[in-house]
Amino acid sequence: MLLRIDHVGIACHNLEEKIEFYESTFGLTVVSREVNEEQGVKEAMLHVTDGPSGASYVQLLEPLHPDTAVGKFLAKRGEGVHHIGYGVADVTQALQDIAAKGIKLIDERPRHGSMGASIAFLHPKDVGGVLTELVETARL
Ligand code: V0V
Ligand code: CO
Repeated sequence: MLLRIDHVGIACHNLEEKIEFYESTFGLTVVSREVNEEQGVKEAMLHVTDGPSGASYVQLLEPLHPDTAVGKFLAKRGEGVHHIGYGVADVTQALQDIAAKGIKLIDERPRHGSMGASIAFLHPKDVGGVLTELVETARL
């Protein structure tokens, strides 16, 4: 069901500073910057590699307000890995299959993600403490 690691989501206080760090330390390149009001984030995707089933990225996330998913995470845990995003072929189907196994979904249906993707989150409490995102890449 999982095709690849699409992205690792990293929570930070200052997006511009962290972009600078990832560019200068690892030579990564920003391929997208977006504000996602629904998710409460300002985010950037930095391209890591292209594989047979699609690309992988680092996603840097800065909260738009303290009372958001990433804002609360930063206050509780500080900067660090926030979620893992896995590529799937069909996010609606994947949600249905995973829900049938009794795993708690955060999103019953897909939402708008970075670069036109359809995304959905699974609850970390049912995934061994890992906030898990499913990503269906936008078709060109
Ligand atoms: C919270 N918890 C986490 C966590 N955030 N555990 C692992 N990883 C995380 N990132 C734990 C937290 O320690 C608590 O555990 C418990 O969950 C409840 O946390 P809370 O602080 O009370 O917060 P809630 O319940 O209000 O919200 C937590 C959830 C929320 C995970 C439900 O953050 C959420 O809905 N996230 C999905 C949306 C999201 O994260 N969007 C931002 C990325 P204890 O203390 O009870 O043990 S947007 C994105 O990735 C995009 C757009 C994209 O990729 O395209
Ligand atoms: Co993400």
